[in-house]
Amino acid sequence: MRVSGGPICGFTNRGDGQNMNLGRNTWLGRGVGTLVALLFVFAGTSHAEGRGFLLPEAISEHADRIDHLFWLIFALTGIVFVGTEGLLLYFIWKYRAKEGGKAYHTHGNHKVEIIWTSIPALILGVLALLQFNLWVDIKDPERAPLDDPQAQEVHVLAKQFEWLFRYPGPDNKWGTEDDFSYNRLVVPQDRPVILRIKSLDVIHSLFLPELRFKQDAVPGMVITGWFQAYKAGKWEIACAELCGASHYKMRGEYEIVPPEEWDARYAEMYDEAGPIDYDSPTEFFRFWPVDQYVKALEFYEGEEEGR
Ligand SMILES: [Cu+2]
Repeated sequence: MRVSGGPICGFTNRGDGQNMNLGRNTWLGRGVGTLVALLFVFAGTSHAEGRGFLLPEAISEHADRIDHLFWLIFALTGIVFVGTEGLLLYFIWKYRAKEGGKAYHTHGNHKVEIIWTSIPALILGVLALLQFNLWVDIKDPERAPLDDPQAQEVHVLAKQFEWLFRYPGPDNKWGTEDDFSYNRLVVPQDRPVILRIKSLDVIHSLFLPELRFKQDAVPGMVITGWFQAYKAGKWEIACAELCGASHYKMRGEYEIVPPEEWDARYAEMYDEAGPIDYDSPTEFFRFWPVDQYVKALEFYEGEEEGR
């Protein structure tokens, strides 16, 4: 039997008119308030530093599409969060313990339960379809512009605790004498960039935040990833996989070069690095025996392709 104005459930009612949860609710309110305030401070500072709102700047079409999906999900979950938490707080206040209030036992309401299960299921279904299309466009190697003559391919080698980038050299062919390695990722703007990623030891993850590009580097596998940036500039590389005690040292730099400057820049990089000398390991391989060094640079022969 429902007593009008009484508590909907009697479990928090001590029966003496005192609300046991009052102290906790005040604490909860302060916690939520502080979190919201911090969020606004963070958003404000990130804006002032020239980054996007909450997210890093986006510099590729893939990044824009991922952000679009991110904000759509953020809006949907935000509306649901504010709505349900608001209702919760309202009910806590409305059905608070009152003098003479009696407990009310309920088995729930089937109609309401069907509604609040089917609407989220529908929304999740739509989101799953949207994200699947995007995922396939970005990750499926068959959609990567592998045969595009404009594409610049770079081999990415990860190890504890450095990145090495290998280029095919001025002749643009792999396995020839002018292949060179470079300790920064420098690639052209407005052209597809194809990365072939591999690790020499543990799992690392190449993370280029402004491109929303993140791909694990897995030992024994060569994984293909690609992007096309529409903006030139310099940004930071992070390793997004905790790969050991000096994981933080994997911070690197990547640069997107304007298309008209690319050829000159590429020649400059080659002059600076010089062709790979297979007889004397570079700094990068200082802890590696020479035969392993040569094997590591003879990249993709006999290794399993992954995605
Ligand atoms: Cu790492």
